[in-house]
Amino acid sequence: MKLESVELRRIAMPLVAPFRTSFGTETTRDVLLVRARTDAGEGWGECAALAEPKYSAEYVDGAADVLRRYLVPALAAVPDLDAHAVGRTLAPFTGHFMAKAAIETAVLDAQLRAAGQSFGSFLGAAVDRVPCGVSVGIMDSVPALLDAVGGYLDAGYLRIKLKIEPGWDVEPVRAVRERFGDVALQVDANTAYAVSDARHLARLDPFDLLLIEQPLAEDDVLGHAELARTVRTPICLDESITSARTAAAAISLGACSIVNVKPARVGGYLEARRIAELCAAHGVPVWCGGMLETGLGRAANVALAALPNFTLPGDTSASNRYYATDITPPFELADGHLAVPTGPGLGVSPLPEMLEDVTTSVVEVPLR
Ligand code: OSB
Ligand code: MG
Repeated sequence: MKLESVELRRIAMPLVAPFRTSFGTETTRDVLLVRARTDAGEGWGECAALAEPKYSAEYVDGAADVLRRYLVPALAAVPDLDAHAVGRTLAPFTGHFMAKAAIETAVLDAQLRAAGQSFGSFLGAAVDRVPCGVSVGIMDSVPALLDAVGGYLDAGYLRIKLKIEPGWDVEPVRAVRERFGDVALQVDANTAYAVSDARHLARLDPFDLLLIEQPLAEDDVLGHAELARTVRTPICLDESITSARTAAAAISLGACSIVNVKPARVGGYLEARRIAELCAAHGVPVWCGGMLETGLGRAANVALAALPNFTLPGDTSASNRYYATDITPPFELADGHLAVPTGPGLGVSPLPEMLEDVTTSVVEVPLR
């Protein structure tokens, strides 16, 4: 394939409710969509970068900038482009995983649409639907949290993840356990703790959580290994895992026994699949993380979550958990599951009218 032009489109997607984490509150997702036009047809990728560089170093304006200045021009020079060539071509540019993931996904979508193959089939999906969890933000009060969790359980979600931070951890976990019994429950700290909090975090042990996600800083792999020796709850890493190499190191050091595979964070679906395979070889279960994606990003995440080692429910919630109106036909929960799309490529496309309604800017990247 040859890249003919790339469109960088920004859309504003109001969330159905504010989503609060230890690093900030999202109310409207400012999403960058990448549309790759090739001589074999077009493809879409969604960039997961948030507005501010607080979850990780990436942010949406930075992702758009690096794509326009460096990544897209490098790819435009490749005569026989496919998804595997994207990572190779972009390897000289350090970091910028979410920007790289977005363009690699767009190229893969174009390639698979042209070949008539779905993401699920290409990646190696083993099932036609995936069990879904939901990530529940920090709330103003425990009663408000119990209302929210009750609503998600009524909707059929099979696992609840609570965002935690110092001052909002043991009490909300205890309250959810007391009200909802032995529901599958886990927590995500988004790096809000220090290794000196080990004894405090061990107070979560009696609640039989599936895991605690990323309690310590992104670069504190040894700290997580030390914590794993103090706390009985399994440690799962999110932010720290940026590649198959960092996953191998974290596992070997005993820093985690479960991995959140988030394609955006590792540069795309090819690296995400490598991580899942590496984890399988080490007996480490994985699950598919999310970044409040629209239906475009969700389609690819659901395909990935259908791979064999994804044995825990992912943060692959239905469209209406995030957005009143999605830019694709909505993903709907059925019996706690989402169906893996079967059409060519992502299997979903933006609805043109809806897309226009939410678009805030469109930039064509000039290709020489
Ligand atoms: O840490 O997993 C995270 C959302 C934005 C940034 C980071 C995270 C999250 C979530 C929500 O937990 C996952 C989702 O439902 O998409
Ligand atoms: Mg996380």
